[in-house]
Amino acid sequence: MEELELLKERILNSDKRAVSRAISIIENGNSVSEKLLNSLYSNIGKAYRIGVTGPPGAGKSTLTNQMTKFYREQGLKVGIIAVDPTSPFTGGALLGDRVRMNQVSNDDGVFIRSMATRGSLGGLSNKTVDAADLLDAANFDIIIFETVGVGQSELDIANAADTTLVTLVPESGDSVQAMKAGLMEIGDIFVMNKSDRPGADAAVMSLKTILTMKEKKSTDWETPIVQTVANTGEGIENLISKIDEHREFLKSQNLFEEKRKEKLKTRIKEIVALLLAKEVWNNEREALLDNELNKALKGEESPYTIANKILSNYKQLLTV
Ligand SMILES: Nc1nc2c(ncn2[C@@H]2O[C@H](COP(=O)(O)OP(=O)(O)OP(=O)(O)O)[C@@H](O)[C@H]2O)c(=O)[nH]1
Ligand SMILES: [Mg+2]
Repeated sequence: MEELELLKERILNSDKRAVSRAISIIENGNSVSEKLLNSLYSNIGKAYRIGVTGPPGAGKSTLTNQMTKFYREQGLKVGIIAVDPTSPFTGGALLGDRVRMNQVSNDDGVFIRSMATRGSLGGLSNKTVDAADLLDAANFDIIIFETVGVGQSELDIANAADTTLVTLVPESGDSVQAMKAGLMEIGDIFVMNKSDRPGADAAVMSLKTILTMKEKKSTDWETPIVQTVANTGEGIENLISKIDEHREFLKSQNLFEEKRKEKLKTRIKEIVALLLAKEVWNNEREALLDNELNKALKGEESPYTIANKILSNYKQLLTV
């Protein structure tokens, strides 16, 4: 317990090594992590959270690196959480990220952490948000989540971020594909990166057309498209000012609190589901499930029937 107190103090003093240790504790997901998060919770809520998503190789890390440099010049501290939904054993991609980010990674005001989340109970959202909360408590001003948009992960990121950037590139059809994949719904700002490549203007035009089809009210946020060349830094200043505008917009419309409240609600429901699942899945009910599986396989019982049996078994325990 004392050790936990000490860790907490170090986190509140922006000690990067303490933050790193605490994130490892969170990744292990035991009761210590819950205690730590509870004790820090009154110190969070100050950091601005930015999600960066988009197709593989769109330049998300390069962009994050440039944004980080920009924020550092303003004296702001930046925490980066690279969420890897694909593999817990990624070598190449994350290594690449480190190389591209090493301009900023030796800086005391920058914290970078990769979190691989495949197979973790409850998906990635919960633990990455926990990690972001830690960074928030450690006085990081800006938190950037980077994740490749390949399914569920970008939705989780959008739920964790105040402003979500969808990064696209001019290559044919990319943007249209991405739109189909549901990225359109979550983008507060679209970034046409690699705008040094041929076809960038046309890609922006077609993206504009797609965005105008999005249903919206006159008071809604006008989703901008920002052109960047992330590896040279071109357009980054403009991108940062769009992020500022979005932040101001949320504040002026009283949406900021409302959005955070909505996200908190989703998060608490996720935690309840997680805690419940943990309670339900003891050895006895795992065995019950294994027993019943053959019946489902033969078509004798539906998955719902079996699920209800398992729940009844759990509820029985509650009433005695
Ligand atoms: N020509 C050009 N190349 C770029 C630009 N931005 C990034 N790149 C290059 O594109 C490649 C991929 O960039 P990353 O930043 O790793 O892309 P990413 O989206 O983080 O990639 P994953 O995390 O693997 O999905 C690198 O070789 C970058 O140098 C750009 O604006 N123009
Ligand atoms: Mg990357």
